[in-house]
Amino acid sequence: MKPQQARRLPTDPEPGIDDMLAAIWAGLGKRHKTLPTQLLYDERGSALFDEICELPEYYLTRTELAIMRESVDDMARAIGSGAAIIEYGSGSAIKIRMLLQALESPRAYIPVDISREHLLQASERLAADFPGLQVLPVAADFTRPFDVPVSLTHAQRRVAYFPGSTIGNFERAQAVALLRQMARLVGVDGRVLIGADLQKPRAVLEPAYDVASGVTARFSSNILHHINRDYDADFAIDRFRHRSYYDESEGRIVITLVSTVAQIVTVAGRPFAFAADEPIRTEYSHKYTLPGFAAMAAEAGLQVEQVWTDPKGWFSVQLLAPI
Ligand code: AVJ
Repeated sequence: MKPQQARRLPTDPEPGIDDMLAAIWAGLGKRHKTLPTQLLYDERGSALFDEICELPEYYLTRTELAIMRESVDDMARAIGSGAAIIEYGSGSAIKIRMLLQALESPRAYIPVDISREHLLQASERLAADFPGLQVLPVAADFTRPFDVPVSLTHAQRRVAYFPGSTIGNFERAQAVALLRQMARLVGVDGRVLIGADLQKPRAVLEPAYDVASGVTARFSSNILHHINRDYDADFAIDRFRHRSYYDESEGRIVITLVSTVAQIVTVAGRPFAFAADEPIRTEYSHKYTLPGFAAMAAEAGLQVEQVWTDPKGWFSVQLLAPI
């Protein structure tokens, strides 16, 4: 049941295994079954996601990087000197490097990530490459309140950096709650720099979530491997298949694992019955309009200060400030 704990960080929270198991049980007990999306990102899941980012169909990473290349100096100017950057998820080695390089005397970099080995390795590499920078990793689930290191209090400006359109994983109410938590963490003088994927034709969206090479399917079903390993479950992985589609009226990609047969799966002693063709939703990936995103940010007490997009208007990086 326990993930291996190589090194402990001073900011490590309680493991929280029981909360997660309760969430898994709750999700599988619903009429429309779901699983907690965070469980996609164990070590293997993070590695598979990195593979997805390399593929031509997955336009998000490539497009966000192009926006960064074009506008990172602008972003750095808008943030100003001496900032402390709190990154939500530490998967984006290239983007954070571009940002740190462009910033004037960044004071600290605080990556917050649930996948601890990934986090520690990335932090060590970054600390080696930016000798003057304080790198203070926090192993935590950023959807729950977490503490930032005390040494942060003297930084001039806190900036929450949330690239990749990971915000799109959250349903609207949760996304608002997360943005509000970021607003609180960065304070009145703080900023939020966030990547948000934009609405576009289905013909572009759907292939991005069903990459022909099958890597998305492997990424998707990895959640079952993870639950088998860490939560004492007996999912037969080959009796579920990956299916994703764009729900245009909700503006989101829906990613599911569909049970190919009627079957019973046991998770830590509790049985769950599946009908043939019954789906488990594992992930949403919301696609925004610029006004829609601004309205959501406003609900969280944030206003859009600047927006950078690519020439096709496929993706956006937005600087938000407390209202
Ligand atoms: C990491 C949430 C940005 O929604 O595009 C990619 C995750 N899932 N392929 C996305 C994902 C399947 C990705 N985010």
